[in-house]
Amino acid sequence: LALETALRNTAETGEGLDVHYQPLIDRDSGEVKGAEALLRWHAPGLGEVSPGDFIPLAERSGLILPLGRRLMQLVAGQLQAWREAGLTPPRVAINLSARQFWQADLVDEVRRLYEAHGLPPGQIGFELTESTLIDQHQQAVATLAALRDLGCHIAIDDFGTGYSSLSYLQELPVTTLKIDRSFIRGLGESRGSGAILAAVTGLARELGLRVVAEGVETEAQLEALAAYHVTLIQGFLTGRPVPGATFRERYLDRT
Ligand code: G
Ligand code: G
Ligand code: MN
Ligand code: NA
Repeated sequence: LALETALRNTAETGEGLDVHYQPLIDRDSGEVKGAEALLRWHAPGLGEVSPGDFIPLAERSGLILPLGRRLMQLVAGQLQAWREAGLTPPRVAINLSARQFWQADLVDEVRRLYEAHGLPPGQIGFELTESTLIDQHQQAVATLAALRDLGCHIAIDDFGTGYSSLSYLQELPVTTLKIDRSFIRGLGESRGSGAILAAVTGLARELGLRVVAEGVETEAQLEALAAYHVTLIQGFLTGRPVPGATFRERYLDRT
């Protein structure tokens, strides 16, 4: 309960909220092709709270809505600041939970965000899970299409762990599949992971979708991914989530 009270406070004031950015790397060129924004919370008086603990609490309590709004503003402000400093930040993806995705004014809010911060089309994108998209198919398609019209990349996060039927996937205006890290971990260990990787990459090719491997931690996994022609890599091996200032030093200041 103390935690929920603290989180409510933070949702109101923004105090203790921070964003970390994890790079998405093209393994062939070494270039940064994007970043994922990840919420971090230093609860006043309580210390660092893991997202694994506070995100579920935020979901249950509904606080994910104001927190998510704050995150979007922090990310948009950061991108604007980098651009005004003459840097060229990559696309940044924001995780949206079901509650956030189904907010009636989501698209308007995103549109306003782009305008207020002078961001070019596509500068901010989103990650959603299969379970979020499985309900109310027509409405999901309409919302995704509206976000696509703003240039947003849309990734299906943790792909392979949900229940997407292939015909369903085909109708969704998404751009990217992020292969769940459980399949990456299993590479070279279990036959099943390789089979799933082959199926997902084949499917993505047919549908014209980008594939990102998430949770890549070892050179062996990176090597194994080459066999499936997966070139976009996100994981501790290629870069951990880091504060904005560190992200800038490491990935944006090199000219
Ligand atoms: O951040 P890791 O760094 O531990 O994140 C743990 C989980 O929290 C992941 O599933 C991630 O998608 C989720 N998460 C992180 N930031 C956000 C956020 O801003 N919004 C939502 N909905 N989920 C987030
Ligand atoms: O659910 P989602 O895919 O958005 O989760 C993002 C989470 O994955 C963040 O908590 C981030 O810290 C974590 N993450 C990123 N790369 C790796 C990795 O290589 N290994 C593990 N175990 N977690 C990772
Ligand atoms: Mn994600
Ligand atoms: Na994921």
